[in-house]
Amino acid sequence: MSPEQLSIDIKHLQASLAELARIGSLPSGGVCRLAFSPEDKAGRELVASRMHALGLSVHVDGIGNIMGVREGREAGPVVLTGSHIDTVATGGVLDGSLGVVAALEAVAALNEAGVKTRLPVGVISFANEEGARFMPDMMGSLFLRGDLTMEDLRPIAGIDGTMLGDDLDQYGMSGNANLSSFGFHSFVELHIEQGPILERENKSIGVVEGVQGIKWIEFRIEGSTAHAGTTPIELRRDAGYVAGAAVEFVRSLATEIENQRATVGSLTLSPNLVNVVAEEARFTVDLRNPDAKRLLHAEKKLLEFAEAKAAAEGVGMEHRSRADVAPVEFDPQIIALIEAKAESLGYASRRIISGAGHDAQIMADVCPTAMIFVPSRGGISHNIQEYTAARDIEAGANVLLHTLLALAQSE
Ligand code: HGY
Ligand code: MN
Ligand code: MN
Repeated sequence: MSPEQLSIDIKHLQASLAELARIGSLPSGGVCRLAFSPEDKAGRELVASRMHALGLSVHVDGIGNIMGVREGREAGPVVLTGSHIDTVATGGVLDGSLGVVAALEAVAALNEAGVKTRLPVGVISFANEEGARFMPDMMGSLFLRGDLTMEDLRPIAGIDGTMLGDDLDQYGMSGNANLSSFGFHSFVELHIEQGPILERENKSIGVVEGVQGIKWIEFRIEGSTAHAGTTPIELRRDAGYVAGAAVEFVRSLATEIENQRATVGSLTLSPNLVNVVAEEARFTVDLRNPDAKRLLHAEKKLLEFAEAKAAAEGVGMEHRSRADVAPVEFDPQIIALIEAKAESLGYASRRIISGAGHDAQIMADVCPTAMIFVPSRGGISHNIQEYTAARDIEAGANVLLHTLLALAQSE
């Protein structure tokens, strides 16, 4: 069989996805495999065992990124692919996992056909892409790129109060490989769109041109408890009221600034009692925009609003950045290659910008990088109803296989 005729074994891919989905599976469907949890550990062990079974040399770094490398005819820079297997608490079975499992199936197809590529091909499962339990997101790729060190990461407290370093040690997820020393020729990530565009336009393939920027800001408001019945409004220092006003303002940012997304996803009051004015409010704001200037403007307006509201209510207010990733544009040549492979394989495609953050957003500064999207039913993700039709999964995995082949054979 000529390399051009290679194709993915979709049945085996689906069986592998199902096997991974059983780890951390939720009773109502979906998956919870929070980073550095026992479920995450079990998922990594499954991925590493699959890498060994495919004859890859397996390397684990300090934060627990796992990379399997398939030798090429030459010992050159690695053509890398992969994604993440950690999930949010209400995760679907595809977010991240599809990119790792499809990458392993692409290697299986190369093995099956006895194809020896010129350059080595690598499969990576990045640690803690979601950042849902330990912020920031894209932690594994930020570590690989050198933005974060183990000294930065080990002391990070999770939303459940655990320390990242303790979990790493307890579950033995750390290795001592230096993945950057391999050198990377290129990085291509297959991922679900997690939005409605491809499905609406009946396209199987999204040729991703870039990713919007992300800012996560954590707020702590400090007021004082008071009796809900007896305390007149003018005597209150109500942290809950200020937090509520901020939630309203965050929505106005999304409606007033072009292409702006703004979300308050977590909000806790204390003492959180029906008849006590809240003395503390903690909440996070997730701001996204494809335009760096608009993103900065949104952040500035938010901080100005929060400061003024806190002053007017006489409460204390602290905030800190928990993630700050610039918008990126992917490599035009790899974008064109993905588009050409989709075309030659007969799949309808369109170019698209990613609304969700991805490790590829970080890798874009390490080597020429791009992404392949497949449609999400109803645009749903970070939700147990997440679903992509088998024909689209097969399309995405085949485009990935042939893109990798072209990159790894390229002179
Ligand atoms: O938050 C994101 O966009 C990604 O799912 N980590
Ligand atoms: Mn993801
Ligand atoms: Mn996600």
